[in-house]
Amino acid sequence: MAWFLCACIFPVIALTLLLLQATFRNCLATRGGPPCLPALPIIGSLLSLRSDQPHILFQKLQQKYGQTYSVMMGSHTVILVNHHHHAKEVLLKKGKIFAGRPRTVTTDLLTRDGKDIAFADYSATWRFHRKIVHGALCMFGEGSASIEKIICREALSLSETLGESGSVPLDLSPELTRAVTNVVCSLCFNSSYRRGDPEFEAMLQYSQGIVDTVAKDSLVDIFPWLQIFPNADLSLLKQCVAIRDKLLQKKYEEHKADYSDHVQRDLLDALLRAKRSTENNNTTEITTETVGLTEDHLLMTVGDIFGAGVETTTTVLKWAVAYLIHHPQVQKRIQEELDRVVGGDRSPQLSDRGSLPYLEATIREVLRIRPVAPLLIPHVAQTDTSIGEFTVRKGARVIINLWSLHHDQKEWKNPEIFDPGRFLDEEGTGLCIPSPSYLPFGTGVRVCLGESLAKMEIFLFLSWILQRFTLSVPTGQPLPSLEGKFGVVLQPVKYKVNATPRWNNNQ
Ligand code: STR
Repeated sequence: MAWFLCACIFPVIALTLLLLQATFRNCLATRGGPPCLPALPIIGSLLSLRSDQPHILFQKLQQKYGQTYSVMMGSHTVILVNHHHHAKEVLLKKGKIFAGRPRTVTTDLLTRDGKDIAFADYSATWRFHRKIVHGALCMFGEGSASIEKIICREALSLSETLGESGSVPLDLSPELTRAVTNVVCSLCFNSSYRRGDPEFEAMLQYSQGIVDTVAKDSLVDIFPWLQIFPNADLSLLKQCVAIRDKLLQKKYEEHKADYSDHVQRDLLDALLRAKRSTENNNTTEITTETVGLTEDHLLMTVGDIFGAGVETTTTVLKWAVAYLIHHPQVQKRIQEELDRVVGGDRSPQLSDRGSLPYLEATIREVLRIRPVAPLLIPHVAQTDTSIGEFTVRKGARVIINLWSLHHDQKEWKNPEIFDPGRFLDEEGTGLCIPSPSYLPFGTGVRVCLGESLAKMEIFLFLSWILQRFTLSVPTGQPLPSLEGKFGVVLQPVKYKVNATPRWNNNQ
């Protein structure tokens, strides 16, 4: 009997101890690590973390645990950074050390196991890959007349649609998305969509499906074994990724069919050219495999740029319009500035940017108060290291809470108040960045690749719209909610707008 008991109980105790040790290992063994939220075996700190606004919860937890603290997500140690000093240490000073990315079930599905740029782990391949895309984007970037022409073409089409709406309340979202999509489409594929195009409608749907399901620390990302159970989010993601892949493959085949070394029409041509040139110089060390230019890499990269280009810029524009409706006095001041600098005889152009500081300040304030990615994308420590006085072990995940940085009471006066004026100097005529606690595009090794494209688009779309229309909330409708729906991007919820033409003869 005693033998039997020993044989049964001993393994159970041993297993429990092992589990306990595995769960607490990171928290306790990181002597000198940041303060840790209470954690249970297996699930870690999850019970204290369920929230549909995690960026706000993580901001509040600072009061109890300090600006940098850690939580256990299942068996993963996740360090939360809420202050700009530590954020810059992670992103800039130790940028390379913290340049890793976690692998998760959802991002692996989206990116064919990390063959993209945004979610791929740090490696020589990733570095090479990013460099090529950076170069290709620069070619179409600032200073290039062609991109300005493309954005203005879409701004005109957007203005025409708004003009046709008369005084009917309009959900701007599909039109803004089409305008932004067409810019990215021209850039990536040298093509664009007309209103009602079925391919565009399909794209709208799959993209929203991906935003709703990917990389939001869902349970299946924390406990990959949950994949064996039916999971609605995961099925939706698989469905959406399949539709996206078909679309990308089609574009890829078309480009391959009429590729020429002499003309470079778009980003996909640039990537194809890089792929061909590595294929031609194939040596034992440098192959398309090792430099990361396989067909999968190309497709996933274009998918990244396309998805990022559409979802982020559209979201910023929707937030901007929502805030302008809440603050008609800000809108009026932008319009006065536009009237003074541009007038009504021509449309705004990129070269006006320097002369429209109040519009520029408003864009900065929108990016501050509602950052597109309030938790950026998680980073991973590639070696044992530290953040400030805290020890950090290799493999720890680090989340930069940009929301905390942008709403830090010590850095921003009344951070919850929308006040573009905070980005103007004392005379109110020059721009400034009043606090170092401002990183709307991240910084360092993983800084946003599309920053300059996004800024050009936001500036041109907003200036074109506000030169021609006054935006207001339709009578009887509530003001747009400013709360936002958290996901891989923080999106405003749907709202309707009235676009009233400012003059009758400018269409
Ligand atoms: C949006 C939906 C889609 O179809 C493809 C992608 C892949 C790239 C993602 C993008 C997403 C959302 C915004 C991201 C972007 C990479 C960089 C960007 C996460 C999921 C940000 O960091 C805001």
